Amino acid sequence: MIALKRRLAEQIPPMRDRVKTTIKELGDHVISDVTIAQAYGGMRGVKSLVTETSAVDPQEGIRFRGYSIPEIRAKLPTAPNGEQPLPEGLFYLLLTGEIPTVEEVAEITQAWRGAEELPAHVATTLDALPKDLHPMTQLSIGISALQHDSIFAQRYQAGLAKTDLWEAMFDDSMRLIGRLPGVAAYIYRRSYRDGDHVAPAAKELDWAANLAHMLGSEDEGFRELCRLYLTILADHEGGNVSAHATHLVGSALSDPYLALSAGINGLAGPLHGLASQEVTRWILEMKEKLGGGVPSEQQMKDFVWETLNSGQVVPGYGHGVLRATDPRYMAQQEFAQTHMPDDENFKIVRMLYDVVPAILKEQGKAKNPWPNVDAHTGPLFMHYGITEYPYFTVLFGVSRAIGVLSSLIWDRALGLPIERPKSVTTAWIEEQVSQTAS
Ligand code: CMX
Repeated sequence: MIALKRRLAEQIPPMRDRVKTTIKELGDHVISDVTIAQAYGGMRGVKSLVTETSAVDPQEGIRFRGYSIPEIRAKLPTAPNGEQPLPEGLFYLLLTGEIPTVEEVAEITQAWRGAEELPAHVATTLDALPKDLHPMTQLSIGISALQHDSIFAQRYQAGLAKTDLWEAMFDDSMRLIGRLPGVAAYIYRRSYRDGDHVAPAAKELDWAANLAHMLGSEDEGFRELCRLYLTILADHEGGNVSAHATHLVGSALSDPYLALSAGINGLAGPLHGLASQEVTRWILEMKEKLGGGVPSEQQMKDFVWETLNSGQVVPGYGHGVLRATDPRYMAQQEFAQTHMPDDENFKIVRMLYDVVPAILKEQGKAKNPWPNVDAHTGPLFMHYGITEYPYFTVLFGVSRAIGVLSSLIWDRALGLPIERPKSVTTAWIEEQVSQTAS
């Protein structure tokens, strides 16, 4: 058993007791009221989920088990000659709340890389799809096809006790995360490189760098970008669409393949993860319209207003929780500043940062005029030759799997029940209000 699983097995019993005591002693304590506006308005701000792995502060942004992005960049193990954190280390941190050692991270790399071979039927399934089927749809289908080998589903059928479900969830999640780079690279190479697939690298290479390799790049800068990107996008507390969808589907004791593909389908929406595609499409449209190159500030302002006046959103700006610049955006900006300061698309993204917030404030609708995580992805990937922007959200999905599967393991460890909130009708609401008024 690897150190991570052993550590989890130690942590689960006291955490179960802690949650049981919390429910028993504090169960009637009110932590959130729900207004009619919130019931219609996407439940924004309603505290009705418990997620241990991370938390988002509106001003400060994400903390993974209490650690900010600068802190995880300083503390998590890196590749031998690298500076960026390894996603394997974040997985350990999300699951246990502890910073792993280099050896503990190496064990996870070994386990993930050991599971990477793509089952033949998954390749056949993907090959049957149109090459221009959106890469996120292909990813969702690829993950669903992997479900054939679900340990959780098999052991549940065989009569696994509720208290042991987390173990099967852990084993499945390790294998699923191990296989994701293979699925993601397969989709990229079949859709954009005529099916000229790249075999996995030697097993010493870490999980993110091997994904970079299978995409077709041997650039050390791209490896570092993959390590950073796949780490910082992994988790963003429990209420975002991909995390919430995975948690919800998992609550029916669906296995992690079924739960994650639901989350991936949510990530594929333009108001969530697809925004990284939309930002790039929008920037390229702006460049084409304005004759190429870096536009002037006035041209950019006019283009932003045009977007807003035609009833569209400015992609990459705004957020459901954040009310300041996303630290995940800042981490990507810092990377770009170091690795590609003269890149034209980076300069445009940098200029947008100076232009868009003032316009969104003037328009007065968006509660958060600042950039989110997706505003910066495009220039980074394009710089390293991944120019096919509909693909970007697949890489977001590979990262997000780490966070949502960590939470799913804890959901089963704590025995959380099937999720089933109560819905009401407009007539019911009107009746309640008229009764209160009379
Ligand atoms: N451009 C234009 N209008 C925006 C806007 C933006 N970037 N962000 C918010 N608004 C508008 C909303 O559409 C809404 O308008 P209506 O009242 O006409 O419906 C109004 O401002 C209030 O919205 P809000 O409360 O500020 O934002 P929400 O919590 O409802 O939505 C989000 C959050 C992210 C969907 C929204 O800001 C948006 O659409 N942004 C652009 C898409 C994007 O970048 N999504 C990626 C988010 C990060 C991620 O999940 O990956």
